[in-house]
Formats: sequence, C-alpha cells, structure tokens
Amino acid sequence: MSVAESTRAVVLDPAGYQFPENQRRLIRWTLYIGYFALAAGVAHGFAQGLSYANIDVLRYFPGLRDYYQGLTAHGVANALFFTFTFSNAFLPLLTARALGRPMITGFLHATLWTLVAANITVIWAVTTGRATVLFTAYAPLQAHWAYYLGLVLLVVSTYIASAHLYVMLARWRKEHPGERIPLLAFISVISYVMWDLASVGIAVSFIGFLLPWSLGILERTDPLLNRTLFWFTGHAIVYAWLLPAYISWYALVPRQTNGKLVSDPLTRVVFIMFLLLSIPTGFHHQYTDPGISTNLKMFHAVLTFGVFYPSLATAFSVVAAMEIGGRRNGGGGLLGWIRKLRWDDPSFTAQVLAMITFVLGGITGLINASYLVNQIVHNTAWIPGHFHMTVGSAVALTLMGVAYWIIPYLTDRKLWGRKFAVAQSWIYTIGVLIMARGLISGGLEGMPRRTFRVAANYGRDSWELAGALTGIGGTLMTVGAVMFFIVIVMTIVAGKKGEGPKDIPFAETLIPASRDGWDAKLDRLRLWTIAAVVLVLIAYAPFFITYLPARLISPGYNFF
Ligand code: HAS
Ligand code: CU
Repeated sequence: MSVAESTRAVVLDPAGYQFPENQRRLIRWTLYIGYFALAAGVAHGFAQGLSYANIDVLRYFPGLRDYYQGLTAHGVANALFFTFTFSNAFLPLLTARALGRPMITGFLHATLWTLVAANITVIWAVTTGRATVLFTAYAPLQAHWAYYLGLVLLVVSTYIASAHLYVMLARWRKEHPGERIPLLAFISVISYVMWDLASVGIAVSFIGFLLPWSLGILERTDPLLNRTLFWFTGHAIVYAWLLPAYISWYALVPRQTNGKLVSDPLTRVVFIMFLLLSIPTGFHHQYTDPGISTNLKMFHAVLTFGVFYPSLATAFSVVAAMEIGGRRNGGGGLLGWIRKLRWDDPSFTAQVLAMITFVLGGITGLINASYLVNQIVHNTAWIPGHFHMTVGSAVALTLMGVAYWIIPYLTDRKLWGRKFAVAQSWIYTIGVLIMARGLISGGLEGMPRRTFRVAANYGRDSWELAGALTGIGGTLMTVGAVMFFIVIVMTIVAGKKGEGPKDIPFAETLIPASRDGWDAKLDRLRLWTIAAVVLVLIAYAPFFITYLPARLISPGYNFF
C-alpha cells in the first residue's frame, strides 16, 4: 500500500462530505446544549469576576441566594457541561469522517438524551440552592443527591460517546485488516480511552460514597478518600477538556492557514503519552493534604513534569505547522510568516489566540506542580489565574473557534459577521489576560480563591488593584462571550443558506504514517491501555493499600 493510501482518510475529498441531516441535527443539538451551559456559566463568571472588584451583582440573579451557589453553577456549567458536551459531539463526528463511515444514530440519540437528563437534574439541584459544594464536590460538604446523580449522568453520556467511537473503530478494523488507523480516529479514540480510565475515581466516589451518603443510606463518609478519588480523576479531567482542542490544533488548524500537520507518528506519540501520564499525577492537587506519603506526592510531581513533555512537543509541532502555512502564503524572514497567517479567519484567529494564552497557562501549571512553590500558590487566587488561561481560554476559545466552522458546516449556512467574530476572539483574549494578571498577582500576595468580595471583606489594600483587574478582565471576557453567542445565533437564523463549508477542514500531513515502519506499532491501543493501568497502579496502589478500608467518620455539612 502506498503512503497516500495509508493516510487517505485525512485527505480531503474535493467533492466534500456531508453527514445525513438527522445525524447533523443530533450533533447540532448536542452542541447547543453545550453552548447553553456556556451561556449560563459565563453569566455567573461575570458575577464572580466583579465580586473580586468588590461589586456585588449576585443579588440580581434570580433565585441566587449565595456566592457558593453561583460559583458552583459557574464551575459545573463551564468546566464540566460545556467541555464534555462538546467532546461528545465533536469526537464522534471527526472519527466517523476519518474512518469514512456514517455515525451510529442510536448512540447519538442516547448521548443527547442522557445529557438532557443530566442537565435538568443538576440545574434543578443548583438553582434551588440544594448544591453549593462547587465543582470539586468535596466531602464533608454535602449536596442534594440530584446533584451527584446529574454528574453521574454526565459521565454516563461520555461513556456512551466513547462506546460509539469504539464500535465505529471495531467495525472499521474488521473491514480494513492490517491497515493503520487514520490519525484523527486514533487520537479521538485515545482521548476517550484516557478519560474512561480516569473517570473510575469519581465513579467510585460518587456512586460508592457520595450518592448513598446524600440519600441517607450511608450516615457518614470519608473526606480524604473522596478527595483522593476526585483527584484521581481530577488532573486527567483537564486533559479530557484539552485533548479535543489539541486534536483541532494538530489536525484542523494547519489547514485553515494553508499549513500541514508536521508528523503523523509524533502526533500519535503525544496522545499515547497523555494516555500513560495523565492519571498518575493527581496528588499534585493534594500536596498540602495530610495522610498521603511525601514520597508518593514527589512521585506524582515527577510524573507531572513528564506529562509536560507532550504539551511541549505540541507547542513545537503546531507552531511548525503554522509556519509552513505562513511561508506558503508568501511570508519570509524569521518571523514574517506570522503576518501571513489567516488572521482574517475567526476560526483560525480564535484558536491561535487560545494557544498563545496557553503558553502562560502551561507555565503557571508547572509552577503549581513544583512541590515547594505550590505551598505559596495553593488555595490562592493564583490557581483560578492558572486555570482561566487553560480551560477558560486555551480550551474555551478553541471551542469557540471550532464553532465558527462547525456550525456553518452542520447547518450549511455561511458564518454571520466574520469581522465581528475576529474582534470577538481578540476581546476575549485581552479580557482573559487582564483577568489572569489580576488573579495571579493577587494570589502571590495571598489573596484567597473561593472567597466572596475578598479585598473588601479583608480590607487588604494590596488586593484592591488585583481585584479591580480581575473585574475588568472578567467584564471583557463576558463581552467577548456575548459576541460569540450573537455570531452563533445570527449564523443559525440569518446565515446565507447553502453557503456553509462542505467538509471538515482536515490538514494534510508532512510526515505521514508508514505501514511497516516503527510507527506502525503505535496503533496497539490495547497495549497502551494496559501500560496506562500498570502506571496508575504503581502511582496509587501504595496509598490505597495502606489507607483502606474507608474511614466513614464524617457527617454531611451544608453551610450555605
Ligand atoms: Fe492545571 C490546578 C498543574 C494544565 C486546569 N489546573 C488546576 C485547576 C484547573 C486546572 C481547573 O501541579 C484547579 C483545580 C481546582 O479547582 O483546584 N496544569 C498543571 C500542569 C499543566 C496543567 C503541569 N491545567 C492544565 C490544563 C487545564 C488545567 C490544560 C485545563 C484545561 N494545575 C496544575 C497543578 C494544579 C493545577 C499542580 C494544582 C494547584 C493547586 O495547588 O491547587 C500542564 O499540562 C501544562 C503544560 C502546557 C504547556 C503549554 C504548551 C503550549 C502550547 C501552545 C503553543 C502555541 C503557540 C502559539 C506558542 C507547557 C501547546 C504560537 C503562535 C504563533 C502565531 C506563532
Ligand atoms: Cu492537575
């Protein structure tokens, strides 16, 4: 088989490819649920940002009684619902396209309706003030059982989506024995394998402890065990949010600027490393927790620096891919190619600005991961500074950029307000940088996170400027988000019919997959999964062996 044949699924068909309308509709509605969550979440985010600037708008939110209720709504809607809903729509679409087969409609229905049920349950629990425990759901803070159930349903929706991917891949493999898995399908599937393994922690915590405890079946629970199970999932969860964005940066963004994906084998290696290293790092969220051995924490710290590597490789790889494009567009000199990138395309611009903020997001992550420096930043405003430059922009802005082609593709309508959408990405980015500057500097001066109107209540002058910057940046981000919704709604109702993109913008590959070279072994998904499980056991078994059985000591508390 020739090289061209072995990578044909990522080479565009000049005639384009469109999925049947019923499948497009199901994917659209799944995405719309995510945008609905994003809208609800950013409204609360606006209130959070302003609260740092000592402005209280919380009381204008109908039904909102408390700061922690708003913060729970913000985190759950944006970090959990928006991200996973997007993956549940995006990855089956890409996988099916890469494998050259239609999606399976039953799976799409099941994913969508499970998400609807999850949303209704969680929205009810949060808006009625029955869940003020934040997205981390730390025991012994206790929420209504509907909150835990809704989050379990959200996880179930990801299992349905991953089963969808696995079935599509299994069928394809039967029909194509011995062939390399097309890259896009490979990296999509491996992202879900990673998440499925990672989610075992919260599945055990929610189903085994928190749900029965909130229902009164268990009288008491074990706070440290639940925190540990949460963070077993909790670092990997950030990669479950990030990897769909990476998939877009690797496989789609280069094409949008006339570049090429640099290396098929390298891309596979990067995603395999995420599968191996995402989970055994969870203790870097628990450096200050008692009851966990310091050696084990150090081991997780070292692996955290290991999982930095695939992101570093990604940085070089995606910049090289864009440089190819910039030079093909006529850019010369050392940096002249940057000006020749497609800055007039909002989908491209949003995603590159997302990458740029992620450089700062990534660096602050490494600072968090450093065992001793973490003592300074842990539980301060620095941490939301870090994660708004990761999930709040690297991911959120990428998903907005993807929306600028995927909604026109799925509706066959032209994107409304191209220039307006370009401005949207810049405003959002400037907003997030100002906000993160505020949070990070405040954090270094000890300003705590998860605290209402912190500067006013504690009377610390040094936090005033940090808080004001947070409020200003948060307001700009909100303006950017509102502009995003205007573009999407206007595209759906007023975009020119029949003028949407006819296909998914797959990039060509400079160094493609080979059939017989060393890289052919990379497709052994089962082997990588087993290796990942072994690493997780090495990283977590010492804790569980010495700690278990669970110490059911704490009743539930509901302060707010
Ligand atoms: Fe993190 C806490 C460590 C990445 C999200 N993180 C959090 C929390 C969240 C979060 C939500 O070690 C708070 C949880 C809570 O509520 O308590 N994080 C890291 C490390 C990384 C990292 C080492 N985090 C993420 C990502 C997230 C995310 C991704 C969401 C999507 N994080 C931590 C630690 C804590 C933590 C501790 C606990 C802190 C504490 O004490 O509580 C790494 O994966 C980062 C690696 C990334 C890079 C950047 C690579 C750059 C790229 C872009 C290149 C493109 C360019 C464009 C340059 C090294 C790929 C050029 C453009 C042209 C035009 C040329
Ligand atoms: Cu982490």
